[in-house]
Amino acid sequence: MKKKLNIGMIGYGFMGRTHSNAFTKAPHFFDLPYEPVLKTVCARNAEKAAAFAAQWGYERFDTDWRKVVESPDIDVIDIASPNDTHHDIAVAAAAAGKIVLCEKPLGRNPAESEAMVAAVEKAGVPNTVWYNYRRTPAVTMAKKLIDEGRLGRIFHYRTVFLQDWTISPDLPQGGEGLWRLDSAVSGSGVTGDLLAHNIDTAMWLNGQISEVSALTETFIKTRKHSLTGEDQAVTIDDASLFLARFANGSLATFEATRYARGHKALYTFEINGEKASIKWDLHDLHRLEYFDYADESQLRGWKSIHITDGDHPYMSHWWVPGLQIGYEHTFVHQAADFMMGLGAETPVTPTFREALATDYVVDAVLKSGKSRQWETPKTA
Ligand code: SOE
Repeated sequence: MKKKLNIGMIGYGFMGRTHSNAFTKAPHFFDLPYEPVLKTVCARNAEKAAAFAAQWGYERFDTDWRKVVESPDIDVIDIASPNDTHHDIAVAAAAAGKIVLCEKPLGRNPAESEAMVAAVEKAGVPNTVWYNYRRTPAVTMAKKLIDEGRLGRIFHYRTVFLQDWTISPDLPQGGEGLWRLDSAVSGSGVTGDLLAHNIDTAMWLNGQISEVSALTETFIKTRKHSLTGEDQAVTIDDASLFLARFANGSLATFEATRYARGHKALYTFEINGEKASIKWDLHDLHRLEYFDYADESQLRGWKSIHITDGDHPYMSHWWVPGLQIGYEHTFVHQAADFMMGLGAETPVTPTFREALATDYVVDAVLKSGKSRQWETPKTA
C-alpha cells in the first residue's frame, strides 16, 4: 500500500484544472511512492466549487481556504488561485506544516515572494512552483544538451512569449478570467504572467541574469472594471521587452506582449553557442531544432529532432516512439517529479527560492521600464 498524499486544491480556474489533471494522471504513468488523493477543492463560490469537485472527483469542497489549511487530513496545499491570494495562503500553509505548491509567479512583488520563501524555509516544508514549461520533454532535452557542453560557450539567448487576447479596448479588467489585467490582483502584466516563464526557463538553462534594460508599455490606458462597472486606469504592462546580460557573459533579448495579432501563445527560445545552437517553439513543443557545427560540412544544417523516443526525457512513460504528448503533460511531469522528490526527501526544482530569483528579475525589468536605466536583479 502506498502512502496517501491528501491534496487540498485552492482555486478551480484554468490552473486548478491543469493541477487536478496532473495529480490524476501522474500515478497511472509513473511509479510513485505516494498515492495522491483529491481530497478537497476550495473556492469562494460554493456552487462552482461543488461542480468542480464533482467533475474532477474531489471528495469534498470548501469555501474558506483557512479551513483547508487547518484541516488535519490535508497534506498538500496546492495554490492555483489568483496571484493576490498566493502570499497569505502559502505563509499560513507553511506555518501549519503543510507541503506547499504554488502557481507562478510566487508573489505579486518581491516583498510577498521573500515572505513566502522565508515561511517554507522556516517551517522546513517541501515546496515547488509550477513553472511547467521546464518539463516539456524537448526543453528538458535542451537542458541536457547544454549541461553536456554540446553548445560550448553560449553567446546568445533569444526568447518571446506572444499573445493577442487583450487587443480589444472593450475587454474589461478584473474579476474571474480577467484578473490578469488588474495589477492589484496580478502584481504586473505580461512581465509577471508571461516573461516569468521565459525568465525561469532561461535561468535554468543558462544561469543567472546579471543586468536588464527594459521597455514597457500600456497600450490601452483605461478599461471598465468588471467588479465596479467603472472605467479605471490600467496599470499593468501590456507589453514588455528587455535586453539582458547573463552572468556567463551571453547576451539576450526577451519580449512578451498580449498585442501580437495572430499569436495565441507563441513561446519560443533560441540559444546560440560556439559549437551548436538550439531552438524550441511551444506551438511545435515536441520538436527540438538543433544545429551542430561538428557535423560534416556538406551535410551541416538544422535538424528537427522529434522528441518522442523512449530515450528522450520523460517519454518512456508514455506511448510508443513517434507518438507525441502535449501541454497537459508538462504538469503531469511536475506532479510526478514532485512526488518522487518527496519520497527521496530531495527538493524538487523550481523551489520557492528559485522562483524568487525569477521574481527579482521581473522586478528589475519593471523598474527598468520606469527608470529607463539598466537595473541589476537581486540574487535569491
Ligand atoms: C495567460 O494567458 C497564460 O494563461 C499564463 O497565465 C500562463 O502562465 C501561460 O502558460 C499561458 O498563458
